[in-house]
Amino acid sequence: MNRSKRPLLGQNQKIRSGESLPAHGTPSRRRFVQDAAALALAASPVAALAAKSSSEEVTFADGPRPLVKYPGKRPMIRVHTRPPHLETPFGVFNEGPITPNDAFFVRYHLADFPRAIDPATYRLAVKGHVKQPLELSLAELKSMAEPVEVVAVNQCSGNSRGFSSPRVFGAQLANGAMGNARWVGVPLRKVLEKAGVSAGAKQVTFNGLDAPVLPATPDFRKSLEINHALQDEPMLAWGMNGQDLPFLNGYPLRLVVPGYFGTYWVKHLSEIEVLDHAFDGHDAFYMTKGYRVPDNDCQCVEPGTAPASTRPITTLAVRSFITSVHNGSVLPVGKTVELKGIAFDGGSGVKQVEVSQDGGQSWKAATLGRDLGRFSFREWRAPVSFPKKGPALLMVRATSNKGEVQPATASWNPAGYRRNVVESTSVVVA
Ligand SMILES: Nc1nc2c(c(=O)[nH]1)N[C@H]1C(S)=C(S)[C@@H](COP(=O)(O)O)O[C@H]1N2
Ligand SMILES: [Mo]
Repeated sequence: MNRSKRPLLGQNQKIRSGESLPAHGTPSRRRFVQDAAALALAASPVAALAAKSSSEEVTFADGPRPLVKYPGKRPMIRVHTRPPHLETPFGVFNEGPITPNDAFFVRYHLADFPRAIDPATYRLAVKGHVKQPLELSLAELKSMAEPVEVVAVNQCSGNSRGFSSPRVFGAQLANGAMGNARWVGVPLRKVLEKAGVSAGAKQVTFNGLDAPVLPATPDFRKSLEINHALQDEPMLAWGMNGQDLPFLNGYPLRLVVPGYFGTYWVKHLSEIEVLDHAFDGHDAFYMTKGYRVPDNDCQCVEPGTAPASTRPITTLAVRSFITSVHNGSVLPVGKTVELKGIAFDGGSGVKQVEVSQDGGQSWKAATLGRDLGRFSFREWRAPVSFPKKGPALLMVRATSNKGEVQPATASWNPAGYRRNVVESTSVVVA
């Protein structure tokens, strides 16, 4: 794919993205100017090199992405620093189906994020349309019910946004804004039952300890429909892969919504409010203005156009990646090489993974690895061998248990959300 020819979305095009707020430290105007300059540069042959899709080497139009070190994290790809926005180096996904805590990606929206939280004085407030408002300590939460455990993928809605064509505003993410972990906590339902949801409840809102610096900037709050909140899956988690949540991933408590995009997984959770109406107003920004997709089946529009209407983004789309080789890898001619990777969907589970070694002309089934649950990454393996030398295009395609298949061509929406096109990796056989 020739990225140097990608047109830039018109400057006065209407964008519905929660990620282009001035609060993110990257005013969209400045980004536009940077993009325009970089696009001019991209007319050079260097652009072909810059379009690589293996994470660490990905260079988007706004420049290369250095690794940075934060407390509790190994070197991570820097997207922003204020507040921290870090991507997982893609090679981590080849280490196994569980993403280690010190390599798990980090996303914040608001500059005033907590630097330290005392677990002894921490309280979770449960209020609103309930019979008994609560102030719960960590100890009370941990002893309220038998802890539950789920292995689930947390993926940012904008994961892979940087590959959108035409380009879109927002953080130019490669494929590292996702991760899979074993979460331990208490079902949200148990907490709501303890407070006693009053008749006529419609939605439940979630707020964390981070806050905007300026009053004009909306707070980061999310909401779930009451019916969803009372199901088995949504959980208040304190444990991640056998340890406390890493600070930057929401210590001491976060909402985990298996199957739903990371935007709902509110970190440093401090307040749950039950509403008898739909969440609205200034602080409903990330539900009513940001994190919305076109309100149609494909959640997409003609590239470069604005949707007639939108709805909140919800579940993950089926995806798969090759993790054992990257663009530019050299594979031996005439020898069997085992390809390896991961696949996942929004909760029906992975039914099948197929690989192609001829750019999508023919496909063969991969062998699926251990099943860690329907919300988890599923590892897969497939042997390939190449009879002759030269360039080869590898592809991987997943099908979910509910029959969703990754598309051969990428669909488009103005925020670059929910990308799930079949991934290609170009290798050299030598
Ligand atoms: N308190 C708080 N929670 C938050 C956010 C935030 O800005 N503040 N961002 C959300 C978004 S958009 C994503 S993708 C996930 C990322 O989770 P992680 O930082 O643990 O990877 O956190 C979600 N929870
Ligand atoms: Mo996100």
